[in-house]
Amino acid sequence: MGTQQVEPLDVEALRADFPVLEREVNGGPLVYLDNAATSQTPRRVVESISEFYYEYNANVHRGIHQLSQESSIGYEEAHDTVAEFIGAAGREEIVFTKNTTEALNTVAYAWGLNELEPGDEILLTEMEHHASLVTWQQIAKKTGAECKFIPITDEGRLDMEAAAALVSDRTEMVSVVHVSNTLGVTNPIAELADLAHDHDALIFADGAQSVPNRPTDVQALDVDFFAFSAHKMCGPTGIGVLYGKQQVLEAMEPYLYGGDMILKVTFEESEWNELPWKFEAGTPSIAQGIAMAEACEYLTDIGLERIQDHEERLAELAYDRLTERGDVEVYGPPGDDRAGLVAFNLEGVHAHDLASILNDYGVAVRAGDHCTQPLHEVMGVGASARASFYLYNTEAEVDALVAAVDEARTLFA
Ligand code: 7TS
Repeated sequence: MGTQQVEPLDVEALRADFPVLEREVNGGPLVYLDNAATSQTPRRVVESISEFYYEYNANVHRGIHQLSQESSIGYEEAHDTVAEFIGAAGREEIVFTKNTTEALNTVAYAWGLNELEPGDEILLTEMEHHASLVTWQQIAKKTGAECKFIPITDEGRLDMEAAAALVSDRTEMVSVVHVSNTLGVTNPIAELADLAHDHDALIFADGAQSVPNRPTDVQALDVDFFAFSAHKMCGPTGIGVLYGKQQVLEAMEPYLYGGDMILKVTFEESEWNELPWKFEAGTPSIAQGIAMAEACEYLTDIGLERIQDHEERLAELAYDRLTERGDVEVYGPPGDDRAGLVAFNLEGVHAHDLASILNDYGVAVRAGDHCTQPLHEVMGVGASARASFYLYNTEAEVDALVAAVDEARTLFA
């Protein structure tokens, strides 16, 4: 982490791929540090969308005609590209969803509702995003299963001793965030997968904050399910991925019914289509799926190791600079051991006020609970400000963040 010997990114050249970065906000250059919420979209990905609509827009799977064949091939091959991007065995394991949230809900409804019963346990972490926490909480209520939470240490890491004590033969599902969108910590997914599998439980890792900024190998992680969203990795909104091991997806009932997900239908019965189409009912987000694959190729061409190295260096720099004066609290592990985001509070200033002042200087950060309300309760605060970095951010932008925080400090002194 941050120590790999990789060739640094040519950030200035990369910035030219993102027209929005030329924008001004409040009279100054935009400093976009809200990448954990959504990333910006490079020209090449936007162009793949216009190319679809201008040249071969048609529904998939159904048509004999030329355009439908082209769009079907584009959409199906997008699954192959994504499979390769995350180290899956093949397109059978790649279900396109709307986003990470829908991927989690798909498994919660399709698997959870059918498999869970009173006495069963779902093991989560205190740092789950609401997409996972609320979903499993509600499925637990419907099935009589119980959610348990692996606590965090004082430093903001997952307490692995507690994890080992909490997992038991009652555990049916371990659903854990890979990189926390608030603490910036990377959880040991492969180790958690071993724990889960030792107890015949399944494991679902939420990769929304990890897939965009590091090489992913779902087979090395040995997860049964994995999810992420295209809009956090240079892709469009409206498309994401549910990865599932083939044998696990084969055993799972579909969650949405309708066209395309069937092979044969009579008035009485229906037979499901093969994977992954069994889980993609109705007309899918075709252009978005194709554009997501383009985003995967864009990131691969740049090099995921280089992106990871760049992001982690910016986060470490931000951590060091923000904490210099002793009145900023940063949540999560130390600077040299975190993913590319920094959630923090400036003493005496509400996170919303801070974000608003930063916006006056064109600095875009998020303020609030980042969809981790229970975690913020554990952290002892209602809200935090969060700067999150991506491949196109510069050290000068970290300086701009720190300068704007200095202004806020002066204003509220
Ligand atoms: N899981 C994690 C870890 C996330 O950070 C997010 C989004 C989601 C799931 C949900 O992703 P979606 O695409 O389905 O919405 N996180 C954030 C964030 O930190 N600020 O805005 C969205």
